[in-house]
Amino acid sequence: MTALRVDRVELVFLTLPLRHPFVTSFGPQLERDVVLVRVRADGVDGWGELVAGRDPVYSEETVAGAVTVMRDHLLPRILGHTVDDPRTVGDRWAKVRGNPMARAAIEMAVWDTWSAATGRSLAAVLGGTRAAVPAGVSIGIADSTAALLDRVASFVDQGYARIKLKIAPGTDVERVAAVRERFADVALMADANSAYTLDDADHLRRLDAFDLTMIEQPLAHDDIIDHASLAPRLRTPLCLDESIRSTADARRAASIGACAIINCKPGRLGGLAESLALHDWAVTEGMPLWVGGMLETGIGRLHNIALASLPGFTLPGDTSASDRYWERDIIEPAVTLAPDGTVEVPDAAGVDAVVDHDRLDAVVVHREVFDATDGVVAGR
Ligand code: OSB
Ligand code: MG
Repeated sequence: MTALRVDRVELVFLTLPLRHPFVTSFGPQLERDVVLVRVRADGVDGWGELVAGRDPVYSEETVAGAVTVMRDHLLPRILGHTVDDPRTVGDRWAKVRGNPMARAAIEMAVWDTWSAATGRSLAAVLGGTRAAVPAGVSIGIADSTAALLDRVASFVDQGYARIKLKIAPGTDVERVAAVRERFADVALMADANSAYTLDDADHLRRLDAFDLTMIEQPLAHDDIIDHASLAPRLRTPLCLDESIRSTADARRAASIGACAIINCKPGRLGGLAESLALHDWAVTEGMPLWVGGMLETGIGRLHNIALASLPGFTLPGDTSASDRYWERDIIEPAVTLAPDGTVEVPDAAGVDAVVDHDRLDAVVVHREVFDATDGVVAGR
């Protein structure tokens, strides 16, 4: 039995430009403010990634707010303490409400430390069973239907196992229809990021004509009741993303028929332990599940891919290749898509083995170090 003492935590701040603007019903995103969490425990480094946005639009968390929560409320509860099971790290902040992305960033770094210290891949530590996982791709709202078709074509040519289109009122039906007409057989879905209300039910029913595998989060981010009202009015299954922040949320949503599929994001759930709990619940309930994404760098992406290797993730995730997001990722080798539409689950023990430190140094804007021995915060 391994036990690890958390000696030091470093927050690493960087801004990375996206290769292509990512437009959703929230608006356009051109770059990501990334905060990496590097936990050193008994001389081993583990990495996590904060997935909060600069703006509080996907959820109420922001990069700046999450950093404050980590610095003032989470790190003091773990620095200098011993971890004897990564599944229970989150118990240290059981009294901290909300802020799942802040919690997850640290918790996931601890899991990675555990992987490195035990010499097993993160996938193996989590109970993953697959060596490769099918990958989908999430495509932002394009300037025109022609531009969207070009973009979809390039991802279909690369072999992605599923195409997800971001949709919003105004262009939704026309765009989805055009993609379906051109790509008759591709596994296709739509993600609305809460752009609709129940009043749009008849409009959303028009999407039933395009054989979508699901519509993700059409209604309010904090709702399950209206989703339950909408579900029987559509033939297309509903998937929940924003609304599901815990396994208990999933149980409640399922019990009223608010969703038929769930998108699992460790950041939204507060970490990998809750993701595993959701996974195990979904297997028991027969609820289809997949791993979502938050435009992570390779560091967060490798966590997501490791998670996706568990058997209960029955649908392709938003676990796309590095080059779909970044000109150059901060891991080497980058995540690549195999011609069969899968990404490989790494067997390296710990993400640190693949962090591209030269690349990271070139893009880092700021670091803060928290030391367990003197509790001093050293920023530079
Ligand atoms: O709703 O799934 C979403 C990205 C940022 C915030 C929310 C979402 C997304 C994506 C992209 O759809 C997923 C990815 O490729 O990382
Ligand atoms: Mg979504």
